[in-house]
Amino acid sequence: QSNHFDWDKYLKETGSVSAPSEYFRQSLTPPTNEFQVGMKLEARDPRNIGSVCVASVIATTGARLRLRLDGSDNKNDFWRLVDSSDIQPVGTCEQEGDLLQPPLGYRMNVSSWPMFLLRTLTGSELAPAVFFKKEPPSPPLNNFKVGMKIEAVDRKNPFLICPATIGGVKGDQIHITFDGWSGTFDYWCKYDSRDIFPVGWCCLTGDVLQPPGSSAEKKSKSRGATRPWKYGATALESEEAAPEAAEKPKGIVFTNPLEDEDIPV
Ligand code: MLY
Repeated sequence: QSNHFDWDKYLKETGSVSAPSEYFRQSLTPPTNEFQVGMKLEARDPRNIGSVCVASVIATTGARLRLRLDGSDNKNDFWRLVDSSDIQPVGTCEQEGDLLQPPLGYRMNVSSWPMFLLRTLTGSELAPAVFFKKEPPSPPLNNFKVGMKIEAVDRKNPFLICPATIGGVKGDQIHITFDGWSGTFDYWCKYDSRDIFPVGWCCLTGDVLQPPGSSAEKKSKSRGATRPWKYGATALESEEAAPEAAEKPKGIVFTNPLEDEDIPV
């Protein structure tokens, strides 16, 4: 796999134990990631959780997707697992009688939204429903103990998954601390957070696990953390039309429901 961190050695060296897989809200066999760069889907707006928007897959990494809301800027990308309940196939919203919303920070006048939506979806490749996996259930109890090792998303740099330790437990909350880093990146979360994974998760999914920080230089010297995602050419990156993909699209091509009517430019 692309992950070279030796957990066995590290656990021995640090005399620590890993948290059992059953403690996490993650499937024991990680879901396969079939998504491709450029595919569109519906996603809950992370900055406005009441609204569901159109998003594009910017990159894939392990069992995660790097997503960008259509009509938003490129500064607010976010990462979701393929079995996240925050994502669903295009059309789900409509089936449920709801409307797709412009993202928070929509770059244009809201009055342009309906036509923008139509234009953004027309001819686009929609991620097929079978790519979306069911979110695993929450374990019934918080079983985490202080000192247990896990892999956790660095919420300040959410593309990074890093070796971490349970620093505290309080009711259904756990304190996540990052090995080799000062408290700057610590956070409290619910025990069933989707941002924490059992030891070995990145190895199984092919995601990149960061090495622990070297405590000596834990004062956030930029050590050029590796960027785990795979980039692909997409029309989103440049205003120029991207070259047609050589492969046949695996997604569903959205067709304009207004049929023959022209879409004004
Ligand atoms: N650019 C940042 C990255 C810090 C990442 C810390 N995580 C892994 C806990 C820096 O080097 O300060």
